[in-house]
Amino acid sequence: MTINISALAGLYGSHLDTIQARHDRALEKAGASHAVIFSGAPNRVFLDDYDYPFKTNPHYLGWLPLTNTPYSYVVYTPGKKPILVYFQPEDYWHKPPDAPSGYWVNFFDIRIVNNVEAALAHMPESRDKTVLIGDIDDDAQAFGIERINPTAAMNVLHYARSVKTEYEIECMRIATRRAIAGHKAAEQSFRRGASEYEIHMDYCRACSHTENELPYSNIIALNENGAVLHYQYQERNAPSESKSFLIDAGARYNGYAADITRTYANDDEFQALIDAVDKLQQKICNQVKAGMDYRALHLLAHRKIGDALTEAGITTGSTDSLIKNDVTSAFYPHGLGHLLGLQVHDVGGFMAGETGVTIDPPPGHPFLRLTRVLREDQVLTIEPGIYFIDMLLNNLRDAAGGKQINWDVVERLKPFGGIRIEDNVRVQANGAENLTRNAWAKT
Ligand SMILES: [Mn+2]
Repeated sequence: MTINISALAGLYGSHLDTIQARHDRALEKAGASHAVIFSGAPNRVFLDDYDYPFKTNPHYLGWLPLTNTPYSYVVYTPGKKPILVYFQPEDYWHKPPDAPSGYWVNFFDIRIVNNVEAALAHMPESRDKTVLIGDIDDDAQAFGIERINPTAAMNVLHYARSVKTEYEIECMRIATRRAIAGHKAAEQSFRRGASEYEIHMDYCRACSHTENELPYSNIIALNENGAVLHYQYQERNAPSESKSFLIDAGARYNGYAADITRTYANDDEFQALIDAVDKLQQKICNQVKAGMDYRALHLLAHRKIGDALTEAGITTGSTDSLIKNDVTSAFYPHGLGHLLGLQVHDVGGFMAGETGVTIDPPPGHPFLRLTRVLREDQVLTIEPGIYFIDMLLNNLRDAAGGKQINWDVVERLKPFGGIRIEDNVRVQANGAENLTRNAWAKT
């Protein structure tokens, strides 16, 4: 996969301007003069001498495309060139980070330190006017700064972060292409009857990721495992018959995530249901535009799922009654989607503004993770689904909704597990850019 670095380099300066402006505002709201952003520290395994995989603070990744520089700090004072305290230890047990290089270096006053204590000399002098942003688990990482992740500043940053810069969207396009290469390899593995484990390995190889580099744990589910929403295992043996395949898997670039789900089948009836979900998913994607309330899109998804269930002969009765009797909630028991960016479930999905006021999900829809009115250049997922989950369907057996379910059809389709179709879309003034479908057509 070729990546146009000069295009990214051309977008980075204006991205950094946006990041700095957001921090200017956050500092103003917090009544502070300096921001220090900590990249993070690895966590050690209990009673042992090695670390869990290192995950970088997303706030640090917003400044820098550095996914593997623990113990480093951005030190920012409005109006001044930001300082990067770059931790490059002398270590013969591990390979230290390389010397700083890339399109970002000229934007920073880089100070290389070889030990953790040496960062002290580069911290702002007035600690009481400084806020520290990061996951601090040791006082030695804070250098006497007491205001750690103050709410007033964090709310400003988290509210703003849903809107992506051109640079960020380009990073997400690259992550998307990477993920799609994995998805296409995974489909081929499914078609040749591979096990979940083999499909997972083929996915990682095709997108050039180690497991730790994935933005979240792959969901690789054959047959009835597709009904487990966050299915977490990878069976080593292939089933005697691979009837269906649900894959929810992403990729990253410079820390930015893609989050894509597809479902495949070797059966005409189930394939028709997949096609129906695919069609309604695209219709919902086509409703996305600035000013749209995401809660309304989620409720629209319930209507369309209800229509599709009846169309497929799984349910009977009006769509209104299917919704009222919790039938659509039993077949589709999760939210329509979420914000996407440096985190797979990016922060700020419930925020009504930068003061921290939140918007609740609609009554009866507690799992919806995004309740905001959409704004231009937000990136979010649209991921409706239909599943055959015994636990939820059995709750309806003796209720009004149970009489609307054709249980023999449910029994027939249960071995196929479930369906989810997920794309990543960028909100525009009068529509949306579907990052996933655009790239899929070209990969
Ligand atoms: Mn998702």
